Amino acid sequence: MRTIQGSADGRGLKIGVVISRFNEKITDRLLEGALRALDDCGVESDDITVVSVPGAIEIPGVAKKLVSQVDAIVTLGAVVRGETEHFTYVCKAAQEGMIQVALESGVPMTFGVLTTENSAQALDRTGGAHGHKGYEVAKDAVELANTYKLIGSPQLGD
Ligand code: INI
Repeated sequence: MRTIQGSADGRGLKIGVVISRFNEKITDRLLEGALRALDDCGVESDDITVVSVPGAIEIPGVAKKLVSQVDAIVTLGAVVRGETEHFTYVCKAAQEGMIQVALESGVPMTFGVLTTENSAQALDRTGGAHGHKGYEVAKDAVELANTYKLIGSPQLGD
């Protein structure tokens, strides 16, 4: 049996962060947490590319342009049901688009797009009662970048 789990060591990794500005009060918090996690993992500031987009729907397209330059991508956004009649459409477009880019490119991507009923729930998940999604998904991206490298390494007989 072999067990593979990437480490949380971000040294030498290049990480892309795609952040949408819609509901900026929340997405600013997501970005702060994500950058803190990358710093905690030892990712060099020069190895981080942050791309800002208007809303969650734009995330997959930009992620697709970025994949060739990074080892993993962190996506951050906030879709709040109370603020849009097309909540389901925005969530679906962002999620399906992202998964498509991740699978087609073979570059790991983590999903930090909050989908909540209201702003209070989103704030709870960005440093409130329910942890910090931005921090978590950035740390996950580092682990996944290392996991993909391990699976592809000759020592493991890929
Ligand atoms: N984009 C979001 O990221 N969150 C939302 O809650 C949201 N709402 O409420 O509509 C939203 N809409 C904008 C959308 O993502 C695109 O930016 C826009 O349609 C332009 O393409």
